[in-house]
Amino acid sequence: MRSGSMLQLAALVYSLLSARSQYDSCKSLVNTDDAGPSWEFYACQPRAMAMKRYLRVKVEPPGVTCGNPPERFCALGNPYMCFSECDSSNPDLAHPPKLMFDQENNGPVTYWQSVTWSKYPEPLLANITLSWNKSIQLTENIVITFEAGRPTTMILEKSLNYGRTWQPYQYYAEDCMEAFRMEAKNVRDLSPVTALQVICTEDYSKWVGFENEKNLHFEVKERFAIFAGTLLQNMEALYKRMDINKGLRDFFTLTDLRIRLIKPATGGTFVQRKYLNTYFYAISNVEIMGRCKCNMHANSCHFKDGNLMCECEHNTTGQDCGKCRKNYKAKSWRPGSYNPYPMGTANSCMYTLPIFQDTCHLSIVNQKRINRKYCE
Ligand SMILES: *[C@@H]1O[C@H](CO)[C@@H](O)[C@H](O)[C@H]1NC(C)=O
Ligand SMILES: *[C@@H]1O[C@H](CO)[C@@H](O)[C@H](O)[C@H]1NC(C)=O
Ligand SMILES: *[C@@H]1O[C@H](CO)[C@@H](O)[C@H](O)[C@H]1NC(C)=O
Ligand SMILES: [Ca+2]
Repeated sequence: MRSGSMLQLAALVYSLLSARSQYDSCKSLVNTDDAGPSWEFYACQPRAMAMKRYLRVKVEPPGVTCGNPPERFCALGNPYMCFSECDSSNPDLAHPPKLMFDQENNGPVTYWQSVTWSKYPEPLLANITLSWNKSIQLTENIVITFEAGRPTTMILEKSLNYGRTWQPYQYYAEDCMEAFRMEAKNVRDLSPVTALQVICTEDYSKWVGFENEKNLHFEVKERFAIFAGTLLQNMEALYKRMDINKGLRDFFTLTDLRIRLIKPATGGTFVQRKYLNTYFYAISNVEIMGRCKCNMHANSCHFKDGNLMCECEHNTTGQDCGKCRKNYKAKSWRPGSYNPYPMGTANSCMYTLPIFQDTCHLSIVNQKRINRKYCE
């Protein structure tokens, strides 16, 4: 490695490490000379985690996963290399959806696989829907690994409301104009003004010259870099933007993600009817690094009974710390603020003074009719 790129790598690692330790404490005990120790509160967020461990997956339509009935499939570009059979009733030959989210370690690659395109020219469509039942915020690129060629056409979609409504996140095609009537773009072409544009990219769909490329990205880092600099060295600038721009915060937030597979890899040529058992989808890994969205009111998030929950501080409550605790509604709820960098402002919920009890007490003293509503 050249020393220049070594330096870049070191800077990147450094900025990632420091980025991770920002906003990590919600409060600390400070000593003041006159009043003794007291709490100080800060904006805080949980650490980023591998979100593939906490999701539920649904693959549609039913029957699109291979193996029922058992089926032989062959290598794309080499239809005489028919290496294997998919059989859902045999654990050694089955390719269920959960194999997209397991830990690969150093064992053999495990993957979900679709049926082959035997029904051509009817399209081979599959939706893979990932649900967290919790708002999460992406912190790194989504990386999807395809074992049998990256698809010719697909769409990544997201939902912010637990799957009630969906919006496109990114279009992927070998030819964006042909597939979606969209101009091909690259995240590197985006500017602060267009950073949140939904684009169609051809970067992850080409075959010729990229036969061995397996990964497809949704570029989170590159979008952060539009504000924070190419090495993400200026996270302060990104956080300042996030603070005033809800659209920017929401762009990286989701509750569900859907991979809409529309056309499998075809080896850079037209579909050959003789070799339909070489066309299928196979996904070995979906890497999604992110953190629970807790509105800057929690620095930890727990997985309990199959669901992620923020451990709310600052007298807030709810799955995302999105409201004030009972009796802490003296001010209206607000998210914590990233400003001033790097500790932020907690914007805690405040205790409601018990004025009602006083009114009740006074009523008794004055022997007036007791107002039950106040005295209960
Ligand atoms: C996939 O999801 C989209 C909506 O996001 C829907 O229109 C389409 O019918 C679904 N396709 C399949 C095969 O379930
Ligand atoms: C989703 O999360 C909410 C809040 O934690 C919980 O009440 C609900 O039961 C969860 N839904 C499912 C399907 O687990
Ligand atoms: C929340 O309320 C408790 C109990 O009144 C109080 O001790 C604590 O300081 C409050 N926290 C914040 C962040 O205001
Ligand atoms: Ca796997």
